[in-house]
Amino acid sequence: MYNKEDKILIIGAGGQIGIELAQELSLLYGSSNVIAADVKPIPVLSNNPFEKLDVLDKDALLNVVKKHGVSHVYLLAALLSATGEQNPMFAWKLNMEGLFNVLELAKEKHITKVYWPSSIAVFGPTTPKVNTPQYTVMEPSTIYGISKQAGERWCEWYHNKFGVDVRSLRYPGLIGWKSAPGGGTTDYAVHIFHEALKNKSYECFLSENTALPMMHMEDAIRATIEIMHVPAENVKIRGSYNLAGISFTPKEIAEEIKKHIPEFNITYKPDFRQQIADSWPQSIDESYAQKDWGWKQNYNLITLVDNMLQNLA
Ligand code: AKB
Repeated sequence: MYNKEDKILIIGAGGQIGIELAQELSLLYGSSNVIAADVKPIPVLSNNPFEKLDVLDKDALLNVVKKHGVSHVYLLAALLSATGEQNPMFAWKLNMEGLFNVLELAKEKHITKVYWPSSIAVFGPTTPKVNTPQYTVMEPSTIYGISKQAGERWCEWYHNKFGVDVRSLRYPGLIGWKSAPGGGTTDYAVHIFHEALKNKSYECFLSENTALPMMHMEDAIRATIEIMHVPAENVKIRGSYNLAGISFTPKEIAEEIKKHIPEFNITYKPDFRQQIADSWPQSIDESYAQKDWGWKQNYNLITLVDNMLQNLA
């Protein structure tokens, strides 16, 4: 299943997902076969070969692919929902042109497999909010969401037209203790743990009853590696698969943290990210992922909170 001949390139390896993904893939393929690329060095990945790379530079990307004989690319460089709204033109450019550059490499047969993450941000205010289906109304209202929705269509198009083996998951908000999130609307669910341990209090930028789907990073990394390694015929959706994760509100996660830290106090001061959160689903139906490639998550809210506090403490 893990062919040691494969060479992996992770673009955006210094981000929240990239660091953990690089560490896991290094265990499977060996560090020297997992190349970490980003616009600046990544000290925690010092065992992996590093390439300073801007994914918008197609020639530089091709040079890195040829230099290392790369077979699989995980493209993680992107601007997320909150920073995307502050810099819409650059978000569109980075999120779309980066994807085109990688899909073109696959079309031209320089690489054999592509992973590209999508997000619950593909859904919008007109999408059914509870148990959101795989196929439903999608009218995203953020630039990030629009770029992810368009990206899904492009992935499917490259697969149908040119046979590009591209695979994708719609991540919920991701919660891990090894790396920091940056620029997302779901970031509160990581910050809350750091603040609870350090200051015993947290001011949340979403309101107390804002339910959103979230997932432990371990589950997300496992899902990513699983979908990249199932036989191609099992990957029936070449846009992107729904993943459910765990749905909870800031109030519910705070209550769970209080079971470990009774003095913990949460206050609420919603900002512009509230409107983004209000446009997203509260819970997700992941039955296609379960059926097509056997996906099953491990964590629930209780085990997630326990795991985060233990590791961060
Ligand atoms: C964000 O909040 O923008 C991301 C996402 C849900 O894709 N974490």
